Amino acid sequence: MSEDSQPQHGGAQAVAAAQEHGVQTMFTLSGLHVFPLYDGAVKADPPMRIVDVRHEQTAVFAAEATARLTRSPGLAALTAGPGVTNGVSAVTTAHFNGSPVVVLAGRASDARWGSGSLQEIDHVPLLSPITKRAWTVHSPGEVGPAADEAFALAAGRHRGPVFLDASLEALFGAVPDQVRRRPGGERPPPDLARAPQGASGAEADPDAITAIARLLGEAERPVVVLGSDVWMDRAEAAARAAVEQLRLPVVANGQGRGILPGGHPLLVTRARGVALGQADLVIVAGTPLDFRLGYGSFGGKNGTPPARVAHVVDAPDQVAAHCDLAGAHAGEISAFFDGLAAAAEGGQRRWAQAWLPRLQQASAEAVKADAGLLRSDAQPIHPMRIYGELTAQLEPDAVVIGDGGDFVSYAGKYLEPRQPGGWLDPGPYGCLGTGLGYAIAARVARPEGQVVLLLGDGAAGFSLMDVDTLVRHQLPVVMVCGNNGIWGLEKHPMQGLYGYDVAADLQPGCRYDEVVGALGGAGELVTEASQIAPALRRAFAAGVPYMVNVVTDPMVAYPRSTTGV
Ligand SMILES: Cc1ncc(C[n+]2csc(CCOP(=O)(O)OP(=O)(O)O)c2C)c(N)n1
Ligand SMILES: [Mg+2]
Repeated sequence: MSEDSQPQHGGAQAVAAAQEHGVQTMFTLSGLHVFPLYDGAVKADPPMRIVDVRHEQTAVFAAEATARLTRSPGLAALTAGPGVTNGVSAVTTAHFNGSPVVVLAGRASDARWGSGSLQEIDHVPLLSPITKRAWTVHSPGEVGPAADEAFALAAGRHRGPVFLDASLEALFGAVPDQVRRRPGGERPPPDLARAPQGASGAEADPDAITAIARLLGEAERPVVVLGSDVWMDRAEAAARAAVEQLRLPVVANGQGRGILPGGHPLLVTRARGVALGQADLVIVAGTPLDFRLGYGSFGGKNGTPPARVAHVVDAPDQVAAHCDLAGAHAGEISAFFDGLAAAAEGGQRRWAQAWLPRLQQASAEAVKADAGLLRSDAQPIHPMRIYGELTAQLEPDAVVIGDGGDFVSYAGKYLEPRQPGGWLDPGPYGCLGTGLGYAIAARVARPEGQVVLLLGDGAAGFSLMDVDTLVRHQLPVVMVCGNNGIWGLEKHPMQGLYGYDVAADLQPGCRYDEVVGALGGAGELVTEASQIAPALRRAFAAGVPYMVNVVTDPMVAYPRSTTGV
């Protein structure tokens, strides 16, 4: 009997649909309810890679990082009940990051629904507020078309997670022959009534572009903010070309970092206080006007009036509604930048005379002021010394991941990616525990090249067990633990508020490196600044998951201007 003539279950159909959307890897943790998804992956041609992890949160974080690095949908398969609820923080992170992730889940039997079968819970009400859509299919024939729709919806602007669960009957049951998807064969007709509206997002809006070009024509001190969706919407080349043509100063945020490589003359992120505080026009592209950007309130510093703000996003529902905007563009982000460059061509660019050089000078001064701490010999080690040493060993195509509090804030400030797609932070949801999931996905997506995971010692506790996954799947990454023995980003603010702190201490000098060793990787403890560089060299050469566990000074607090609250 040929493979094709065997009865096929819903799980195989879901895998076939995922493969049609470019999915190559399924991240999961085992559970009977999703066995047909595994069976479908194993028997698919080509088979789909299954990476099995130690916590469902890691599976969804890995799917999310896959989406953010490859810019095609990531897939997590979660078993019914606790498998799904364990994934909720990671789905929420994908929601806030606009990451195209599909969670396919199992679900208790329809026949027994209401009788109290194992792990019986209706997932949909839990997942609805944090997904573009969450729904259930109850028959085998529905699984393939619904999965197809889930991937299309996740990948359409504005991207985001989609949840689909299938009852035992739907996932295990035989699919009627007329609705089966066959590799390379005819696809069943799409369910047009349910097709995502405007999956590709709004087209460019010439009037909105002209209006923003006019604002630019009137500006003396403009700044462009490049955020994650510039990268996710594949607009990095258009954005770079436009700002270079117009000589616009740029502040980068999230995955917008690296679009202008570190050291680029227009990149003034290090002078963001002056740039955003004294601008008269801020064009914010591809990121919400949230706490990371002062809720969209710019200018007003040093006697300047409040700045005008233009918000450039990929879909109409992303335009900020909580602040006054002088302009907005919703649609393909590259079309916006192409249009802006054309519309502003030949303008005066008054900012290039005084404003841009001022920001460049402020950036250069900030870099100079840091030089000492990046080389600090202080004992205990100052966390900035780690970044001084790491920067010197990073290749341009490295992927650097941050999971932690203060330790990662330093990284965000002092590690300037040299390419886009090389930086992953948790984004505005600020969820600790992304680390191992993101690192697993980064190594799967980029089999060659450096993958570096920066872990606060507190953050490490959420996902360190998944070093086991790195080991079992032979995924070497370099982990650097900034081990200050405290929940630093909480301890210092609590001290500031109350004059004391509680629930903010961890074990000083805890041997997280030995945990990595016990799980089959390797690592070492570093207590002298001079030993950081050789330890990092050993880590990059190790060929196994390796942790450089650096004991840092708990008295050092990241100098932040806001806690985001
Ligand atoms: C899941 C989750 N729980 C709690 C927090 C609150 N939180 C934010 S930063 C932080 C401290 C992180 O400590 P660590 O990883 O050791 O980094 P450090 O600040 O010490 O450098 C905490 C507890 C959070 N963001 N996410
Ligand atoms: Mg800490």
